[in-house]
Amino acid sequence: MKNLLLTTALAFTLSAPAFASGTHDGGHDAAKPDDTAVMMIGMPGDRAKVDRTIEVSMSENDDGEMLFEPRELTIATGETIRFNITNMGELEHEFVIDTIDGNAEHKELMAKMDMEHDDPNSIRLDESGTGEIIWTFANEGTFEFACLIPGHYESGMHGPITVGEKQAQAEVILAMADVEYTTGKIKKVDAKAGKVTIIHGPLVNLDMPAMTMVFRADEAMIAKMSEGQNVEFVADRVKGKLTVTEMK
Ligand SMILES: [Cu+2]
Repeated sequence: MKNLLLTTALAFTLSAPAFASGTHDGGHDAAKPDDTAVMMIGMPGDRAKVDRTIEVSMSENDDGEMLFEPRELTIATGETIRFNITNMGELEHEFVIDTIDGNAEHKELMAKMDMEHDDPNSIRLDESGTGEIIWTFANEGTFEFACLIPGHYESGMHGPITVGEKQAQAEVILAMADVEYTTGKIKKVDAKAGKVTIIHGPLVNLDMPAMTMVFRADEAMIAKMSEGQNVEFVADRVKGKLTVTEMK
């Protein structure tokens, strides 16, 4: 459940304004990406600079579903990924990474004529086939991996690729982590300045030992504080300043 929440939060936090489509304008002949082409989703990556390897499997199940595993991908902006792709099913499948619009356009073309791509952002594998794509995800945004063989997308073969700042991901993960309250005693409240001095225990999330420190707090938080009060609180860096973010 937490995993699901986290993924949702990431997708929500990191979803950039939709990028314009057009990486495949003009169809295959006019704009086939070569090894140097930069697409909205990025560009072929350098084998020597791979940051991470992701195993991807493609298969079908008895219910007629066609599946990718994993079902979604979260990648840091600028990360170079090696996808090790295995077709564990009995049908041919492909793994294509592109914008959602780019895949939709491609899918339409494929519906008219089942063609085999040879683009660096895609790979097509027979039963038991394996292959790899090395890709650098240059831009933030929500993209998609899919199999565009007619009928396969509709049978479940697609999933989101969320590309975002590492920093943002770390912050979300921190925010999602169980917050640990620290006990403290309020020594001084300066409502005008928005500051509060607290004699506090260790602040685990900030890696700080027990001491007496001045924190920022917003108006609503300050209103709940009075000198001499024992509190449990959470502090974090907000715009570079140590700030009381929660209190009970
Ligand atoms: Cu497929």
